[in-house]
Amino acid sequence: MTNNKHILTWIDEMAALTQPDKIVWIDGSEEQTDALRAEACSTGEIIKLNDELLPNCYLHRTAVNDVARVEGRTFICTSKKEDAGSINNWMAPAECYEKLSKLYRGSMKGQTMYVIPYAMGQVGSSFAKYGIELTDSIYVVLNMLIMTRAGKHVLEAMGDDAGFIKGLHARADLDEENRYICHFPEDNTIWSVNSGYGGNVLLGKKCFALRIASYLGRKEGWMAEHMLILGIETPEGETKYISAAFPSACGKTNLAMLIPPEIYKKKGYKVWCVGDDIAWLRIGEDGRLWAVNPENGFFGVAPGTNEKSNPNALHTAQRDTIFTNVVHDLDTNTVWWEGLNDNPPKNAIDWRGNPWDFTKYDKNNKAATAGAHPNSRFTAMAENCPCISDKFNDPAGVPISAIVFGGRRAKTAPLVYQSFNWQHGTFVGSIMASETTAAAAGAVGVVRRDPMAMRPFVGYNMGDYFAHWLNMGKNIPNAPKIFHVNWFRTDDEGNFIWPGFGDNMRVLMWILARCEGKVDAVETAIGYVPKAEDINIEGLDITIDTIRDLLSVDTKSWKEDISNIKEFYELVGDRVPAELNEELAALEARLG
Ligand code: GTP
Ligand code: SPV
Ligand code: MN
Repeated sequence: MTNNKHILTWIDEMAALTQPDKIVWIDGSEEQTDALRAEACSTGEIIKLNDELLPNCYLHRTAVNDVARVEGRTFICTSKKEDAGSINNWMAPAECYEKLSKLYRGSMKGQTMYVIPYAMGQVGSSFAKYGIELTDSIYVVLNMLIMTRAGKHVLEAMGDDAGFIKGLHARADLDEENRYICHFPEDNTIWSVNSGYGGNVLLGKKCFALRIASYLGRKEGWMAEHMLILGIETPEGETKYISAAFPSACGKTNLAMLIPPEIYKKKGYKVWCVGDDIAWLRIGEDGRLWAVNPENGFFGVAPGTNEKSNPNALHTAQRDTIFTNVVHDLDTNTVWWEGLNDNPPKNAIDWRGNPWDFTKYDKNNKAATAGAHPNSRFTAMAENCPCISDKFNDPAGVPISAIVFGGRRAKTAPLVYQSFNWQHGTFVGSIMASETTAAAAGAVGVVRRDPMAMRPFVGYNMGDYFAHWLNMGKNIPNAPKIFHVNWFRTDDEGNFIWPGFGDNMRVLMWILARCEGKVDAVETAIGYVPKAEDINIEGLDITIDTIRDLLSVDTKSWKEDISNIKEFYELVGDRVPAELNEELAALEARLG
């Protein structure tokens, strides 16, 4: 399908290493995709679901030990260790290539190697980047065909160029002890072995569009961020765009597709989704920051998605979707997950592939008794989303008015606050903290610092990443304002106080009013906080005192946080920019 010598030589080398019986080029045609689906169904790799209720939908179960990203086994392999920094795992490139070559050698014997040419961004646009993923998994091929723009037309756009991202994935033995997700930013290369789970193997997503792209962005003067992008259209037909960085499983997909509360809907407000996970941002000729979503689909968390919380996601995932690690309802040949509805199927198979007895489900022991894995996912096409923005395919992207950071904090962070300026906003992002979730292997619910929601995804030294943020700010004449939100404050019984989901728009409206200079705020030690009466609670079952409570800045817990922030900055090391240490000292002084 191509005469590009760089591509052909590299594929020859990788095939000599992995020794597949056959090499198949993915052209993106409906015929080939259909044939691959049929083949994967015949081997049991995927299960075709009820075509009337869920047209063109499939179910896949990953290995029981392979259900989330593995941050402990994710490496940034720069020639100098300090360029990867202390937050990333590091291996010397030569050592890593050698170690992983042993795992790849002969691993595709008796199998097919699929060659997936794909684009992150609009094929042919000046901001698109291209990659090729080699994989032994049809599941990966089918997911990449949804998540990226993939096929023959991408090879045509690549021409004879050598500047593509080379991705090699092999499931090998799915051996946890030898699972590696390795990035070689200096070589435009990603090697992933012994996993079959999304974030570890759909190499266009976190591996390329964040880890490698963040490295390229720093070199080339743009940013790759873990952000959703949404547009709010006013009754007058003007649309303002917001991008928001929340850690994994902290509400990006939900916010990106939100349905406005009745009070806004009846006035004619609309919300449009441009992206739910990744934003590439660059400075436009007009001096504003412009964002594109480089992906073509959504890899969304299934549990908790329902007709009330996120109807748009549910509708998007009702056709042309691959479900991973959810419950299989055998009576209807459909799928189910915790939080979908109150009717768990009676005759069902759980995410592990075992018969599932819904009466044994215990909310307090989800890990052992849940039918769907807490990190089970749907892979669905952006074009099937009822609220997809008409700018989704626009290569120019959308101009960003506000950047919003946010995490899961039971206490410290208020519902919303605004930073004083870009430098302070960068500081606010750098001290983000959130409780860990099921999206990555390891303990859940532990507070950790997760700067800009990028801790697992910065492809270089975190201190240099902070410096890049500061530099970008200096170069954007008309920079977005920077905010921080927290939907997850809890009461003494551990219940969420703020209703969240669609009602988060009430907070976004305050944010946009601030951007337009239409509303006052209260200056506090941490930043500008709304006056309680400026958060619209019409139609909500909540009092202004509750809002006051949600907006309160708890000086004691902020002071306790300071030492943890200092420890984190020390861990990041001596490349933390002086400006951020000054901001930290200033915050400490303001807290008194
Ligand atoms: P990744 O795809 O892993 O990056 O996650 P994400 O950031 O897209 O998170 P998602 O929107 O899938 O939400 C994850 C979980 O948070 C789900 O269980 C949601 O139900 C829950 N959630 C999302 N938004 C809110 C909210 O506003 N309030 C509350 N209480 N929970 C929320
Ligand atoms: C995340 O964990 O942030 C995800 C899922 O969006 S994954 O693609 O696995 O990284
Ligand atoms: Mn998501």
